[in-house]
Amino acid sequence: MRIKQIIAANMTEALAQIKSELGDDAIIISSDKTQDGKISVSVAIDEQEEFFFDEEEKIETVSSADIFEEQHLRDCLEYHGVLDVVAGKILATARQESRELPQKDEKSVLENTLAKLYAFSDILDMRHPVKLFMGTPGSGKSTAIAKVATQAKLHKISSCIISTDNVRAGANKQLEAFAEILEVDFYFCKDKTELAQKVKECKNKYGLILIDTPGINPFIEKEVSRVAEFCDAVQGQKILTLDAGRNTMEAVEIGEIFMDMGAQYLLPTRLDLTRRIGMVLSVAACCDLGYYAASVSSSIANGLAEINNKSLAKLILCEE
Ligand SMILES: Nc1nc2c(ncn2[C@@H]2O[C@H](COP(=O)(O)OP(=O)(O)OP(=O)(O)O)[C@@H](O)[C@H]2O)c(=O)[nH]1
Ligand SMILES: [Mg+2]
Repeated sequence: MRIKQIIAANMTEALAQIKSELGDDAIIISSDKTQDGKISVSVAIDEQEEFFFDEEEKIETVSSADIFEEQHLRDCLEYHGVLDVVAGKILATARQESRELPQKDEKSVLENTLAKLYAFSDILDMRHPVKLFMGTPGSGKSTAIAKVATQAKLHKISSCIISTDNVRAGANKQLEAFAEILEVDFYFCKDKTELAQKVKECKNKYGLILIDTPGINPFIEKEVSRVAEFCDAVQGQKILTLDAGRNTMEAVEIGEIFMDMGAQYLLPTRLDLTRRIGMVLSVAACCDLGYYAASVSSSIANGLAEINNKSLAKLILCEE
């Protein structure tokens, strides 16, 4: 086994470099940001011909009962279309967990692996009262906000909705009408100064402050800077909504752009229309995003579904 370090401008480039230089069998062990903002990835390559056995050397042996039977998990990750490098990371961590855990069954190992690799947040996490939602047009931002406001209401948590969407005609009307039905205060802020001021005012008044932003094309710089300004204006959780049915590589590229704008959490939407969650697992891993929650229905009354290591393990193993 040889360890190699790859440094690239972003995760997409690092993945391409790993694939072309080291092939499909390379396993990602860890990834980190360098001081100059690049991505540094440590990769393990199995090179049996370089292995010399030293009889004097003491080798720590592992009994076969302790070895995680990984073929089924490997098959599941392939079914979901998880990027090879991410699947490699999950399998390598699962192998390690299976050695350390007292319970060796696949589900427990996977649950522990996911808890180690990913961060998870509560939908109504009150430690972060300000929640800003961003994403491409139609990715489900407003629906997600309406769902969180509904869930907050059910838990007797006061909330308000702030819209900054001055781009799409009618965007505010829809959310405003919903806020009225739910008896939740609704505000509109046209720029970052108004937003910063409004959030400051709302902090003493509401348990949750939900901010909607205009849907943007992440490949158009002008659109990106419009939402980046809103992001910079507020401190809080920045949540990226992403249609779970998107092409994985495309989604990783989009995720990286939103990550640069400050996104910290992923909210996959339209999971009800998707069977394979490879994109969801790959984007979170490559873009260093925690999971916020999932949207599994267009119905606002249904609320968002919680994502944690257990629910994610169930989805990966295709359990009902
Ligand atoms: N089936 C399904 N439909 C969803 C889900 N989330 C949102 N939708 C639908 O997707 C469409 C777009 O959702 P919106 O919440 O308006 O998306 P948006 O990101 O606010 O859109 P813009 O403001 O135009 O950028 C609506 O028809 C929603 O009902 C989901 O989880 N499942
Ligand atoms: Mg909207």
